[in-house]
Amino acid sequence: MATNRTFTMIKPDAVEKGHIGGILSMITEAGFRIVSLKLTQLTVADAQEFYAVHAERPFYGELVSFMSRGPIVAAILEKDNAVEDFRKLIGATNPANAEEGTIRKKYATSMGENAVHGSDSDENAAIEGAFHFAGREQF
Ligand code: RTP
Ligand code: MG
Repeated sequence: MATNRTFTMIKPDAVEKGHIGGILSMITEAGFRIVSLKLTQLTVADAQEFYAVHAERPFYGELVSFMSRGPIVAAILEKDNAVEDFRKLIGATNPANAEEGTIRKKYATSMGENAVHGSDSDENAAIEGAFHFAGREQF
């Protein structure tokens, strides 16, 4: 995957509240092109694998149960400097610290239920995109 791509999920909290359209609008208005897009649901095993890097953290069980409790939207996004610019667009992990104009400021409710995921490196963007999308689903 090119290094101008990142991977995102609209998390179950935001899907439950009907924020798919609002969040996708913020993403495209910020200049990201949608390369791949789907509504899907993670099994517990999927969520454990996706967040395996956090397996030793105290919030891991809660995170896995939250991320598998309902549908998510998965997407691959393209833009110059995609990973860093998308992390800026989503804002801080804790919405209390998220800046005005960020997705988490507008839609997140807590540190755990924070509306969106954004890859933290080009390498992880490629791994996470491939976790969700076959090559023929990437445009
Ligand atoms: P993400 O991976 O989802 O984009 O979030 P992030 O980089 O901003 O935060 P990260 O440290 O990777 O944590 C992953 C997700 O775990 C949940 N979390 N809960 N209760 C807690 O203290 C806590 N800390 C993290 C959040 O859903 C966070 O987005
Ligand atoms: Mg992270």
